[in-house]
Amino acid sequence: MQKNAAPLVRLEDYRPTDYVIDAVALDFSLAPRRTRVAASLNLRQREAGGPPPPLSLDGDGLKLVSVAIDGRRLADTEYEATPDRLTVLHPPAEPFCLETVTEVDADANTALMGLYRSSGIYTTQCEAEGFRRITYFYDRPDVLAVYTVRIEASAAEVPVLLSNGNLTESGPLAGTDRHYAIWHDPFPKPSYLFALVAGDLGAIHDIFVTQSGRRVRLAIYCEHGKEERCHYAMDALKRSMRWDEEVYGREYDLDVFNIVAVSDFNMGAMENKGLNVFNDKYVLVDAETGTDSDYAHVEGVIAHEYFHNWTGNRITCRDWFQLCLKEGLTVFRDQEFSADMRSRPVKRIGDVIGLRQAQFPEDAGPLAHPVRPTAYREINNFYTATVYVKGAEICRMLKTVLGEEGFGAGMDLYFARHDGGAVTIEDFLAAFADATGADLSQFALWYHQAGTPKVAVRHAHDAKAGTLSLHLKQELPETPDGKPKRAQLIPLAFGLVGPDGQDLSFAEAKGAEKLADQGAALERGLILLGEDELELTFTGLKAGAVPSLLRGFSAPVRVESDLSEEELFFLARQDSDAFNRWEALQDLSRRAIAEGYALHHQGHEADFDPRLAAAFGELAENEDFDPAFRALALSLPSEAEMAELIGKDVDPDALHEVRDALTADIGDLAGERISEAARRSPPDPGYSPDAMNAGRRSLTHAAWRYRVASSGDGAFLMEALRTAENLTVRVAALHLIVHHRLSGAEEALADFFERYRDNPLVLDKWFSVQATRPGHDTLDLVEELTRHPAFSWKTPNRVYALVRAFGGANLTGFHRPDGAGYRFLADAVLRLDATNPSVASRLATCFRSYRLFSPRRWAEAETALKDLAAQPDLSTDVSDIILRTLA
Ligand code: B3K
Ligand code: ZN
Repeated sequence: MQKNAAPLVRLEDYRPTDYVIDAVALDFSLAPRRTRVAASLNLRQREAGGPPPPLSLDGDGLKLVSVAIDGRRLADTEYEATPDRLTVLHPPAEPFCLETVTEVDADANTALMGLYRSSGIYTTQCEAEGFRRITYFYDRPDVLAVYTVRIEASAAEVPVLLSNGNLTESGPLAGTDRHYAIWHDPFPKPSYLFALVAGDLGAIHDIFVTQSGRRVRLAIYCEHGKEERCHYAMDALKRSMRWDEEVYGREYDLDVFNIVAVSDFNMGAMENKGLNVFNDKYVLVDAETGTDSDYAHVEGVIAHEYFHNWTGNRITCRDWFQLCLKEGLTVFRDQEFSADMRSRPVKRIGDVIGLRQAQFPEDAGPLAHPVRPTAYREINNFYTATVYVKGAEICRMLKTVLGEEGFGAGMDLYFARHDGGAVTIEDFLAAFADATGADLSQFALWYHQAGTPKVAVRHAHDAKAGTLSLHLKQELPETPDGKPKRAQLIPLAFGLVGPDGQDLSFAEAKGAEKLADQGAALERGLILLGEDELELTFTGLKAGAVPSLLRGFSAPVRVESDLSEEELFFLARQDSDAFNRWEALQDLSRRAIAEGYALHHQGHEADFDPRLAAAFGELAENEDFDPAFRALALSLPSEAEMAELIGKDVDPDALHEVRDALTADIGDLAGERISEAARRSPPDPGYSPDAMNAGRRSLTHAAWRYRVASSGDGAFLMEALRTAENLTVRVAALHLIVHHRLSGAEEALADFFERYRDNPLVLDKWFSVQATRPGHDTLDLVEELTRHPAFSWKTPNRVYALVRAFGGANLTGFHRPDGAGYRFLADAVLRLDATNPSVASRLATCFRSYRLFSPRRWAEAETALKDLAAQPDLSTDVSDIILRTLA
């Protein structure tokens, strides 16, 4: 561990810079080991008049060649330079131009932050603090400047030269084998949005005509030979551009929009102005090399990065504490885009599954933090599920609370008021408050209080009197910040479901008077729970009613209701809200697994209620729902979700066994019905990745799961693998064959490897399928795979596919009782930390839920973490995660 942990950066310490940078000119002379970066910054004092304070700029590992002001080289006594900071001691009082030259070794940059070169392609990644690895700068989001970038390089080796904005000039450099390009971005932007890409790249091109008739040239660049796999991404881009015009009135603003797909990238993608850089995993797809869910991800991530052009780039963050300002809002926008492109309920269920898988555990463990944090040691560690997806849920709730119109008015005002600005969450909320007159002060607590609220529901029904009473109580968990919590404003969409499935109207809701907005909200099918407790009595009900609460998952909370199993079965059959039909079945399944687990603990076998299997069978057959929805309704809650629900002393082996037993039970009792339902909805011949066909395939694969769990016979899967015509089917079959350890698994894996040995993205799936195979011995397999010739510690996608898949999605393997899984992961973190701290710290978050498990495992995990913490020279990224995990 570093002797002194990195200092805490606090929101309350925010203050603007002493100087403003109006314009930046960068001149890159690219060469593999020595790229020369000449930077000219037009600076002026923010508060003109006073004595000019020293100018202090950020650096990170920089090699300074020279520094000058207004063309005059500075003497050694006039500045102080370290690799991490440049201080000009006595800057001029009048506006001036600071010229620095630095030298960067792109080849040695294994951290993939700043300027790096991989597979011969020069790429940059500057968010959050990578620009300071290129040149000295105010590397913070509130310093917005206009950039002009000149790039020169060998014409033969680096034919494509790209940066932000519009191309203004390019050509050969007379008398040399080099050429150059000049890019100008007229929109002032923070340094984290700077990008440069250069190399020998292939491309596809297209045109988009904006709503006002401007022609925008679109291009997607990739490695040569992969161009044909970029067409779906191009289509998704054009649909995103149109959608943002139609839904938010946002038009694209430059003459070109470029996307580049690169194979070594730490995260998903990056929204650099006019030059989005992508992990190629989120660009390249075709029938042979992408699954249905890959297509959906490509569509979502392309849209996400494009939407940042307005929510992130045109309006950016004042400081990194405001990260959710751009991320939460942009995730919300991409979720809505995908919902419009595909099935809305299916998208919503998928997003809620994701939230429960990624965000709830984070919010319940030692790494919990508010959506708008107030302190950090390493900002890279705050690109979290909480900031992204809980942040998106807040935007969704804002829309639910204010209504479509109010939300639209707020967004319009936000764009009008803050275009070109670097703003805060308070500014964001003020736009909605001002546009609608709503008081959002209590709502704002969603940004400031960590932890997932719990809503306990008790209900009482009096059929004779025609009344239904609801008692709602919110509980806010304790979180690592230890702060006392205030009641949040929880919007609960609801309906009172009558015997025929229609929502009943009611005469009055007693108890609603307490909150000013409650009456109007109730009319919109919304209960605003803003107190610790609320008692509502609905009167005038013409028939018996079952309350359906949190429809559409209207708030990111856990509901603990006293609904009986009969009532849940009723909702699963009758609720008009598709989300809650799914949720009722999930609830029943959660209860079944929890009870089975408790019995297992007492040495008994689980004994499942056959009505559950019958309900699964019935839903599978219900052709009122599209196949994708039915497939989701047939998926059981994950082991991780169950571990969290059980909450302590979890034995992952027992949990796995019980969940498997339930799958087999449903397979025994309803497997035939499910298979028959799937047979009645076959995908169209050939391959089309559209939502309907993808849904049909997922229904088939759900049927496979039950069939194999019930019969143990996998011959049909081997057959499916042999005859598969697309990757989706092939991966689904391989997954079941490997996870059920069916005979032929070895050959199936070997065949798959041979078929795809030259396609890294598909090979990643080959690694993941093995890494997630349940069982203690999978650790041995994973260790062996780290020595496989196709494995590389240098490729983030490969490391995620194997090591993170194991640590994050293999409960029985990673949490092996002897602690060997923990030690393996800790070793991987240490090994990676030396080359790529961002990837290392992401791996380290696999430990975040260790306290859920049995004491023996808990102790083993702590030992592994403490041993890791004791290592010298850990990066801030990793030491920050470990310190907080152990705290
Ligand atoms: N803004 C980037 C993420 C940058 C991560 C830096 N560690 C991608 C996105 O959210 O769109
Ligand atoms: Zn984003």
